[in-house]
Amino acid sequence: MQLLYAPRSPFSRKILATIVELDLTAQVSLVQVDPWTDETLRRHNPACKVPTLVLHDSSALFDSPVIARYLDALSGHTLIPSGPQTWDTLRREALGDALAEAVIRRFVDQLGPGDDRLERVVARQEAAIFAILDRLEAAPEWMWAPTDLGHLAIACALDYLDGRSPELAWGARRRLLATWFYDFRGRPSMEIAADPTIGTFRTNDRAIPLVEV
Ligand SMILES: N[C@@H](CCC(=O)N[C@@H](CS)C(=O)NCC(=O)O)C(=O)O
Repeated sequence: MQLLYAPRSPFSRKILATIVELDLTAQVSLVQVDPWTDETLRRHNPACKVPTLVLHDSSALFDSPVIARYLDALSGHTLIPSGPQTWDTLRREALGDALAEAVIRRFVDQLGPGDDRLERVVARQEAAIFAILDRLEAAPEWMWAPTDLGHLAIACALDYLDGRSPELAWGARRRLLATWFYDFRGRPSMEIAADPTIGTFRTNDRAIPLVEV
């Protein structure tokens, strides 16, 4: 399989960390793409977004929640537990993804001309960012639960928030979440997701399509 990814993308990082946690690095080779300029990506994913996973038969999977579910099913459902716990895990994955999405939109919208409408959009993204952070801080039991896909999504989103919007100083009033995050990001899966060259991934700079045998 080939994972088309971008190094800074929080959704790509979530999938990279998932692959490492599931011990699937030998089965996935990495292809770095710039979704904004590389039209080869669109042949596999019409929305032209990363991450996109190209399977052995050249079909592709996207978005990141779908890819994560596929990989988890391949390895016996260890990151998305079965039973009632499933929904808590997927809810936290959705919160992490929504946080990343809001940070991206806030950043992109701030690049535009400062009219009223844009200011309202930026304020709306900030409301989402703070509400998600507060929710995660207020009911912290998940922080001590066994690692699942929700933890990876939240940590990748926080990492992105930290790097992209340091002026928000998100950790100052959310000590539990900040303590959890600064510890969690030391996990090998998070470190390799931030820099896949230190892991055991194969890289493939010649692009797709590729049918692996
Ligand atoms: N919901 C998607 C979001 C993916 C996404 O927005 N990826 C960004 C990079 S972080 C991208 O490819 N953007 C290019 C574009 O929007 O055209 C997922 O979870 O995979």
